[in-house]
Amino acid sequence: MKSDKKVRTMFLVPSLLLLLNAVKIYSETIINENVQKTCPVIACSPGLNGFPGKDGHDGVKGEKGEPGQGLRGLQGPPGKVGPPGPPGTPGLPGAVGLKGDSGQKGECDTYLDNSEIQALRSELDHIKNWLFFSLGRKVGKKFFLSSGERMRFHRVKALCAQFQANVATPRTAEENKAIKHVAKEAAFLGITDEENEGQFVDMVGARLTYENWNQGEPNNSGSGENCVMLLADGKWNDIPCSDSHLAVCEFSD
Ligand SMILES: [Ca+2]
Ligand SMILES: [Ca+2]
Repeated sequence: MKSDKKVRTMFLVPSLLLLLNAVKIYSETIINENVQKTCPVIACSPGLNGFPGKDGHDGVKGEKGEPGQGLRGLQGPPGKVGPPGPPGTPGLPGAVGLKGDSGQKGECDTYLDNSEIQALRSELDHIKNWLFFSLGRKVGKKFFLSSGERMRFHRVKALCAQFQANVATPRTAEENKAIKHVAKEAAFLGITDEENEGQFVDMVGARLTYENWNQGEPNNSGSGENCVMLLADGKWNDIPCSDSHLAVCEFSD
């Protein structure tokens, strides 16, 4: 009995092993079909499975996908202006600029053209002629005018200088006559010998080129006579400068 049992066991064990192996293969095949359908179906056979194949190459990179479907929010208002920053360091001085253009003409030139200026000069000449016709005398380019006042010689000089004029000094008989006409009485002339006694000169120190002394003059009478007056008849007499006589000035055109 023991030998029969031993014989059945010898045949039964390999059969069970084959059966278990077949069940295992079948189970793995079913699982593979469910997980990866691209895998080929492994026939259910009693053979052993081979080793898994190598990993395949990476596929081509896909295109960029479409943006998401969610709505984008609106842009908010700008924020408040921040506080001012600290002042920066001063910049370097710039280069010296080029010389500017010439300025415009003066205001008078802007409003008066040459014809208008000429008209004004002509009008001024008319006024001068009227003035000397009634009050003075004109000889050449010299005008003789009197203030009608009597004063000492040094005041006469100051008065004439105030009007950019000189004390009347006759250079010719015609000028001497004109001064006599303006004065109509004794008047100082612009002649002295204060610097050198007996040597009479004009107001700039020049020797005289015309003289019209009265007879016996100049005589430097009394304590001294260093100024000259024009007498009513047009003759000259040396007199003290401290006397008071009419002031007559001469103006240049
Ligand atoms: Ca004298
Ligand atoms: Ca005298």
